[in-house]
Amino acid sequence: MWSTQNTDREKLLFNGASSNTGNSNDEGARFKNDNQSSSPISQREIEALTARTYEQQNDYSLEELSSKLSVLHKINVEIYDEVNNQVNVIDETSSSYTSLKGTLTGTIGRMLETPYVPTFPYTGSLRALYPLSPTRHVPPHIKKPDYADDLEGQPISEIKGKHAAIVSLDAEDIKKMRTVCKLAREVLDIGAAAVKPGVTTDEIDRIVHEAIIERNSYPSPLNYYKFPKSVCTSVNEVICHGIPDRRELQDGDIINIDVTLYHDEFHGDLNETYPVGTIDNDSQRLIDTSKQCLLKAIECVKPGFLYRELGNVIEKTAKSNNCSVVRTYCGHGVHRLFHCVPTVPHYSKNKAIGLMKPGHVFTIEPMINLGTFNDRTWPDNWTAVTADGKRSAQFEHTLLVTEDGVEVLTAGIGEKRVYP
Ligand SMILES: [Co+2]
Repeated sequence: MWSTQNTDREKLLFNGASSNTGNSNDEGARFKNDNQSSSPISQREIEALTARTYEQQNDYSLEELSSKLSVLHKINVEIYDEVNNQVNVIDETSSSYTSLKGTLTGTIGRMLETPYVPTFPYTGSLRALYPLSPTRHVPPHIKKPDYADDLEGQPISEIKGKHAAIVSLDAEDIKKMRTVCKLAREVLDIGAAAVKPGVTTDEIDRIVHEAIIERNSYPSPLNYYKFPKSVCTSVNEVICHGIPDRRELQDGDIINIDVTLYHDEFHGDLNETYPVGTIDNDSQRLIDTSKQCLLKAIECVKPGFLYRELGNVIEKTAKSNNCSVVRTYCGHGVHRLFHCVPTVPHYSKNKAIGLMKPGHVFTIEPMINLGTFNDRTWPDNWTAVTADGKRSAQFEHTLLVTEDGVEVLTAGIGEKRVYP
C-alpha cells in the first residue's frame, strides 16, 4: 500500500501552537461553558466546526470558541475534558484574552486536525467523521520501529535504503517473518469479526490495536509518516489508507481492513475486503475479482519470474470482469522495513525492476475498481479514493519466494499456503 509517487506531504494540517492573533482588550475574559446539553450532535454541526477550524483557525472570537467547545462536549466528553482542563490551568490574573484564545484555538485545532472540508470536491458520498479519538497508547515494553517516536514519523532506515538491492532473507529471518505474518493474520481475523452495521471504524481500530499489543507487537501504521491510527480502514470508494474515525458502518458498505504489525524486528502485512450486511451484486463482483486477481498473481511467483509480469496477469483478470486496476499504489518488499524494494505494480506493461529469487519477501495487493482506475486524495493527505466515486476493493498477502514457488506467509485457515 505504498505510493509510487514521491509526494511531499505538505503541511496542510493546522499547527495549533502558532496562534497569536486577536486583540487583548478583553483582559481577564474567562471561558464559560454553560451549554453542556447532551442532545445528539448533527452532521451539520460537525461540518461547521471542522470547516472553520481548517480554514480560519486564527479568526475566532471568544464566543465562537466557547460555542465550539460546547459542541466538542457533545461529540466526545473525553476530548472535552482534556480541553477544559487546559483552560482551567490558566491563572485568573494572568489569563489574557490572547493566551486563553491561543490555548483554546490550539487545542481545538489539534483535536480536529485532518479535517472534513466542505469545499473539497468529494468524489463519492463518503465523508470523514471527526474528531478522531485520542492517540492510542503503546506500552513501553513494546519494541518500536524507528519512525514510531519521530516527530514527523519518518522511517529513517527506509529512506536510507530506498535504492538498495532486493535482499534475500536467511533461514533465521524467514523464521521471524513466519511468526510476524502469523500474528498479523490472527489480528486481521479478529478485526474482521467485528465488522457489522453500526460499528465505527474507530472501534475496529481499537480492537486491532489491542490485539496487536496483546501479541507483544507494534501496529506498524501508527505514526508512519504521522498516520494517526493503528490500522487502515477503507470503505466503499476508498482505495486505501482510510483513517478510522467516528463513522458507523452501514448495511451495504464494503470495508477493507489492512493490518501490518511489527514483532521481533520484522513487519507482516495483509489485508482483505469484507461486506457489511447485504451488498449489491456489483460490490460482490468487485470483491470476488480483487481476490481472484491476487490469487492469479500468487500462482506466478517462483524464482526467475519478473516482478513486472505480475501486473499483466492481474490486469487481464480485472478486465475480464469489467474492472480496472489502480496505478498509484503498489505492492512492496516487507521485512525489517515496512515498505522497501521491490516495487510491485499491479497494472500491465509496467517497468518494475527485478527478478524473483529464493528468500525474497514482498506483498501483492491489487486495488481493483468498478469504474475508473484514477484516484484522488482527501485533504487529510492519506485517504485515497476513486476519481469517479465508484467502489474499490483489495486483497493482500505477504509472500516468500521459495526454491520452486511461493509460500503465502499470511495465508488464512483453509487457504492454500504453499505453491506449487
Ligand atoms: Co502493504
